[in-house]
Amino acid sequence: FLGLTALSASAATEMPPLPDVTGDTVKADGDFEIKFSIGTTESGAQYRGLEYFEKIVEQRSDGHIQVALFPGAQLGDDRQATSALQAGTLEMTMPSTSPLVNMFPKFAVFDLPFLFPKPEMADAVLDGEIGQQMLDDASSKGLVAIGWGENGYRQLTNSQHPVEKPADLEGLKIRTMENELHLDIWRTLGANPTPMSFAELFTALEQGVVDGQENPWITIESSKFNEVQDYATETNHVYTPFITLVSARFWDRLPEEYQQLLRDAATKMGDYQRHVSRTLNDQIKQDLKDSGMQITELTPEQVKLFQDKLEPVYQDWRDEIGGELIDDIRAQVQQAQAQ
Ligand code: TF8
Repeated sequence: FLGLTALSASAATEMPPLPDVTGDTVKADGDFEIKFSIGTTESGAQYRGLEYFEKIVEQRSDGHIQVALFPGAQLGDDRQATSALQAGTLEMTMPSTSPLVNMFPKFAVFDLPFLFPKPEMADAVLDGEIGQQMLDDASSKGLVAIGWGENGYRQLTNSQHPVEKPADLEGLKIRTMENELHLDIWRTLGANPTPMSFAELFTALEQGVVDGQENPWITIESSKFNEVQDYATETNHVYTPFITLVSARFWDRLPEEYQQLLRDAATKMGDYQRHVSRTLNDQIKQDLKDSGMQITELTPEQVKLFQDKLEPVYQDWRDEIGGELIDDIRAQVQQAQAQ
């Protein structure tokens, strides 16, 4: 028993230390409590970001704002948590943008395949004018959007066989996020996709309801998908952002000084959480290999087969998303690439 415990402890991910809190104490009236729910588990990079957010907010409010963290979708999946914010029964959450496209159609731009060749290009867009405009747009419908984080580059896993080219996907049942563009991607590649909430995914994989799924390495490990998926392919096919949301009902009760504190803390959390995610990505890919997962790394020529096959998706979604927005982002990416 002791041996087993030691073994699982040594396999646990080594998180970078939480940074110190900087900035003055913020004084305002009232005491507040924030329940902050996320879909990923306690061992993920997202949760580490939330711990930093908690530390900043509690220290700088001198304890007048208390933050309680609820990882692992225990208070609901991305859509349920977002609805709870609108209802005012939950104060904060940090979903992927993809399941919220039904509320905010422009978020679908981030679901376009191979949009950001490098994470820094996603940063430039999210931290720039386009990202700010999207936060403003999402600050409606009972929500206040106060920052971006990183879910990251998505990788394919499955229980059946190695996938090296689109033809290998034939007949594979792939769980996607609840998002039409993602369904389109996997249909176009020749797979058999099914949308499903993240909270149901482990059981669906375990019971063979679906053969595969796609998520960043850190989520594959922190949700233990490698225990039920033998094969992975480093596809990097989509970069998914996280968006930090606050219930408008809660927000409107907060003094302005505390609203500003939450905005600052959300920005710092976003930067730190991206740093953690990027620092751990390669390490975790290696851990997954060591744990026995067979990981296929694609050559640039192999990646191109996926990219070429997915090019029609850009045309299919152009009108829906807005051609100008797509062109703007592609121009920014090209500019960044040239530098
Ligand atoms: C998914 C997403 C999720 C996140 C998180 C659970 O596959 O990538 O991992 O949105 O909230 O559903």
